[in-house]
Formats: sequence, structure tokens, C-alpha cells
Amino acid sequence: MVEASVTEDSVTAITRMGTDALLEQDPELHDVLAREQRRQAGTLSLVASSSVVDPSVLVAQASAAVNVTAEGYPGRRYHAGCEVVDDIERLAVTRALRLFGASYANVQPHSATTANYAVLAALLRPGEVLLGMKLAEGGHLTHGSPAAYAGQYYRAIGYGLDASGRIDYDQVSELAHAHGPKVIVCGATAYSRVVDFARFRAIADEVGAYLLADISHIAGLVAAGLHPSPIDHAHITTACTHKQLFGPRGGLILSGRDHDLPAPRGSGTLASFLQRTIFPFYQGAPALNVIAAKARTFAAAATPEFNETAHRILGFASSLADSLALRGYDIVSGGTENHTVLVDLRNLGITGLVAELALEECGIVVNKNRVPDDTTPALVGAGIRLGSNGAACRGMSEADAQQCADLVDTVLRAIEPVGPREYLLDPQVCADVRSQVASLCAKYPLPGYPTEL
Ligand code: DSN
Repeated sequence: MVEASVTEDSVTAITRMGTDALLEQDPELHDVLAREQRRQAGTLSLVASSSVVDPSVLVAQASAAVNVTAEGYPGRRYHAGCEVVDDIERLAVTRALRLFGASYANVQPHSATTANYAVLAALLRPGEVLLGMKLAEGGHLTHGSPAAYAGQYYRAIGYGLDASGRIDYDQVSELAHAHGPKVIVCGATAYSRVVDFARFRAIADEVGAYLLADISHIAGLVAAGLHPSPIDHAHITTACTHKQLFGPRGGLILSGRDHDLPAPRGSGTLASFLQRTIFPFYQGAPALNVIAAKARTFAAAATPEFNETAHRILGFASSLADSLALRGYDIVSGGTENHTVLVDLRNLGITGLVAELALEECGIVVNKNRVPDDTTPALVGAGIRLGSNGAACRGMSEADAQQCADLVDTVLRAIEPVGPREYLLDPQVCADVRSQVASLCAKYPLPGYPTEL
């Protein structure tokens, strides 16, 4: 039995006792968790949706707040015993409002997918029209993909990119006028240019649609003021907290100047509608431990250190895109204005899957991705998506991005494709790149994580 030390505070004690108990009672699971930590420390993650969560966020998420069942909202719960967790949720809401300059925040969604679906399910009846970005051109499953709930329960219309690889706003306008959507979704998962939220809102107003901005991928840049904010353009903004905010896996709903519009189809305001939308309409009890971790995340995202990281996110991605372009790579849209670099590999004759596998063999983690006019299956992809969140969080600079581009280039050019999924790779190239990746990772350890593993 692991005992608490009298000199420790309760949070420190439970964290230590928990890890000691895990080691003692379940060494098998402890070993896998330790292995995963070592894998992250020793590999270069260029996954655009990846994150490095600060240990203080991990501790908040592992806190005893998880034990509380608290359906409802602070001060209006359906269970007793919520006095303290109410303070946790109020703290998270206050910090979210301040961080994004919003007038309304709901920190209960379990993910951005949940947040998006809750909002869509509340605003749309099955069969009504939803206009969102096509998954294959950079959108998200929840924005209306035929593979997902949104694409199957609503009449989902998709917009895409123009010839320059930017959102085709004229097409958005034409489709909106032709189909009269009730909701227009903007925001993307594989798009490297600034989103013109004001233009989306103008189109939404012309056709009487609600505008939903999903900023999951760019929430950190928005919070840092390095990407225009949708808060006062969109009626409703959603985000996840685990990508560019470096927080726990979870979702967030925000609203700005429109929060006190009359509620759709009923009484109250848009804000009270959104409260009812998450609970009781779509979710049950919230995860208060995750909300505690969100509170920690929002505070950290308001610091000058976070702002420096956000600047590095932009600098690293831009330098990576430029360096790869100089080496002959076809960068979708020709560059980047955020953290994402989408590389079309068709001119190299290798698939995204083969590139992903070969890079991972060499210690570089990316994800295969479809690119505009891609005819490959989603699990193959004609390109790869790179991102700078992880590297920037580790402190890597624009010069490091050039070295990363060199490493990626070295691996990709050494690939001998054998099929869409199979390839050969010179073991010496692999060993050389792995060794350079190990040096980079040692130079830039995961911030706040132990270096001796
Ligand atoms: N939305 C997916 C991505 O961007 O990778 C998963 O988070």
C-alpha cells in the first residue's frame, strides 16, 4: 500500500501515490505508458494535429475532480457535492472568455467533434442543408463528409479550393445561394491559408444561415492574435483544446457579439440555447477533471511564453514550406500562413502512406493526407500533412525547420516505391536520419518532461 507523506499537499500526494501504485500493481501497463513517453521524447512529431501537453495540465486532468458527477452547470446541478467543481468550471469559463475575447463559453464538450455535432443537431433537422468544406479539400468529417453523421443526416453540400489552393469563396457564395443552407461551416483540418471569417459571415447573412467556425486547428494562433479571430464574425465558434492549445483532449464552444441574439426556434438567447444544446440535449455529465485541465490550458495560453511559441509555430511552418519548395516539392497553395504544410507527392511518384511509413522508420512522424484532386483512398493519400505545433513547443526555430526539411527530403528521395503501400529504403540512410533526429530531440526535449528516460 502506498502511503501519503505528511509534508505533501493533497494534489502532489495523490499524483505520486497513483504513479507508485501503478508501478507496483500494474507494471505491464506502467511499462507501456513509459514506452510511449520515451517514443514521444525520441521522435520528431510533425503531425499538424499533435500536441505536447504541459505536465501541469496532465496533473490537473489526473485530479480527483474526475470523481464528481455534476450534470448541469455551476450553481444549477442535478447532483449534490458540486460546490468545489463549480469553481473549477467557472475558472475554465472565465479564462476561456478572456483568452478569446468572447461573451459566451461552454467548456463541457468532450471534443470538437461533439461540439460540432451538438450544434448541428440543435440547429438542423435531418435532411436540412449544411454547407461545409469537403473533407478531400481540407475540411473535417463533421463538416458534412458522406462518411460521417453530418453527411448522412443532413443534405451536406461541399465547397472546395480554387486553382491557387485557397478556399474558393465565389463557389461558397454560389452554393449558398443555390442551396440555401441553414448552417455554413468554416474552418479546416488540412488548410494552410488564413480563413476569411468576415467573408464567410457576409455570405451567411445573404442567405440567412448560421455561421459555425471550427478553429480546432488554429485556436492557438487565434488566441495569440496571429490569425484573425472568428469570435465576432461567426455566430458560434468551436474548437478542441488538444491541438494548438496544448491542452487535454476536449472541446469548447464560444460566441461573441451574437451571443444574445434570440435563440433559434425558442425562448432565450443564442447563449442559453447553446447551454441547453450541450446539456441536456446532447451530453450528460461533464468531465470535471478535463475541465480543470482546460482551465490550466487557457491560463497557459494567455502567457507571453505561449505567444512566443505561437510565433515559432508560424516561423517554423513557413521555413519548412519554403525549404521543401526549394527542394522541388509541390506545396499545396504554394506555402503556408499557419502551422500546416500540405505536400503533394505525386511528382515524386510515392504515395502519402509510403512516405508516412518510411519517415516513421527514420523517427519522423507525419500523416498521410489526401490533396486536391486526389484519386487515392483516404488510407493511402497522395500527399503528407506536416505541422509545426510540436516542433515549436520544443523550442525549434526556423533554422531547425530547414534541417527538418533536409531530413524529410533525404528520406523521401531514398524511397524506392514497390507499390502504394510497399517500399524499400536504404538502411544506411535510415540510420543516418535516425541519428540526426535523436540529436535534435536531445537538443530540444519535450518541455517539462524528464530527459533521463
Ligand atoms: N481532425 C483530425 C486531424 O486534424 O488530424 C484529428 O484530430
